[in-house]
Amino acid sequence: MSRLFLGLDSSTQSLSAVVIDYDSRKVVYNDSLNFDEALPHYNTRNGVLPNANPLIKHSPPLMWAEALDLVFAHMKKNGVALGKILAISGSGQQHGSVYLKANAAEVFSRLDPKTNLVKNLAGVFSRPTAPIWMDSSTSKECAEIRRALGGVKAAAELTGSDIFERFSGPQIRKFHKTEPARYQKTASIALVSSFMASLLAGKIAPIDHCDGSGMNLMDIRKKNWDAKAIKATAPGLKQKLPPLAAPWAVVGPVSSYFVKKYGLNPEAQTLVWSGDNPCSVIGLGLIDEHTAAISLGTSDTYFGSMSRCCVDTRGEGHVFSSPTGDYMTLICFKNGSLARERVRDEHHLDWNRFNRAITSTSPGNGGAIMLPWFEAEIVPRVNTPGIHRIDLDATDIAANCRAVVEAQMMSMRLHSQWMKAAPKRIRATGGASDNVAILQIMADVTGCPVCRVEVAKSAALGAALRAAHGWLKKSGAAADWKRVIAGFTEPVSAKEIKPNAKAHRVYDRLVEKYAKCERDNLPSRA
Ligand code: XUL
Repeated sequence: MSRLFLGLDSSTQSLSAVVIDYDSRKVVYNDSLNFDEALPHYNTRNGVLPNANPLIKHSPPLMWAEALDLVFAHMKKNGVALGKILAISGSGQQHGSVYLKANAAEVFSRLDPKTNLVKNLAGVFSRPTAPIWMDSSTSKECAEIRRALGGVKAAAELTGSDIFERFSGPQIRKFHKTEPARYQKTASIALVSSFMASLLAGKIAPIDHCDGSGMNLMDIRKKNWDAKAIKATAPGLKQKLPPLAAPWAVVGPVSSYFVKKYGLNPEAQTLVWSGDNPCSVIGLGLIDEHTAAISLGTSDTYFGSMSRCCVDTRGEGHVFSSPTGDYMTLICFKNGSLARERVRDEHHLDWNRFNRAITSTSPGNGGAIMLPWFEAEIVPRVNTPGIHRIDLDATDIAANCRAVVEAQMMSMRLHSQWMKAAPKRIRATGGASDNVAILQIMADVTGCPVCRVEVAKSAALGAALRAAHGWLKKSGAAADWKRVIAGFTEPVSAKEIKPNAKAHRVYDRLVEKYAKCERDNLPSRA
């Protein structure tokens, strides 16, 4: 048997496709199309339209549709057995919103395969561009919605997150305030994920609970649109939102457009799409609350799962619904590699010497603490950058190398405590995850064994696995997540970095001092 499933990932800069053979547990196709390179006529830079206002970040939804045609054409040309694909799901950059006129449902249902998606979609958008997650132009609207909902804690309790500029609700409010005529003409608002699913299924697709959690409009516990949040956002919004659906819901068979044009099986099912972070959670194998992932990129991100919903009432971390039906969190620390590289460069080191410096010092650094806020920090919220050194000599190279990494790991430990779901193991991903010295500190601070997993294409892979899971569930077959992901999300090497018990005890004490240093130096106390 060779059951094939397709996962697509419509991200900020590219559209990727991953086909898995579920029975041989192999990725059999993997392709990516870069928007700037493949579709230069949209004039995007890294997938985003240039704007004189640096806070405004929009992208053209038509570009995403054209990319969908191109990716299917590539698959056909490359001999992918498209007729054998049983189900398709996808991942979309979270928060981005697409605005459709009343004719959209009709247009989606009659996509003409003799022409292309761009021509088919002429006249369906009530707003030609889509604000995406990088947009931060809605601070005023955030304050208005937050106030209407009763403050940070109330907003987080209700929607899973404080009100954030990039979230869809504040973006919709800004659209309604600044372009009321176009808002009036909008019959349906989609997310990037549900827009792409709508094209594939030939009808307006629901928004899944996971991506719906990134809108500040969904009750995170009841998983329905919340009347109070809708009222605080924009008039007449309820009628413009598609229904919400479970992350394994079937939208319907794939549209005849894709059957006729690319040879898909008319019985292939379109599964609801989800956000890129929820899909990555599956692609990284995080299916229970015992495993967390830490991505060490420009920024560091902590992903965790929770079986019960618990929100961060300080409004720093996000809670989303997870594709397993549980909950997941995303906590973003801006000063990740950015800070590590600044310390390395300040002392004219390469990574080898940086690591040797770390290993020449002891866990706990003799009580020396750094608050490495080279850039304004998201968690904890610090608007004015600044490096603070407590009991740390700025000229001591080795101590500074250890201090920046210890601070990052202690900050993650501290700022994920609200989840009340301490992990038992950690999967490390991202550029710096091949650095053993950093991973050892991660293991010692958290007290968890750490192993490395590949992050590349984790969202597209997660989408393909979600397609398999949804299809199995619909067919009445066993759709146990452990079995679904087996063989696809294993660590790069079986070698685990184990925590050192003595070092862990040192950090149990040091984290208290670190927390006090943070409190003493946070801007509100300064
Ligand atoms: C998450 C977020 C980003 C986008 C990127 O809240 O804004 O991770 O999903 O694609």
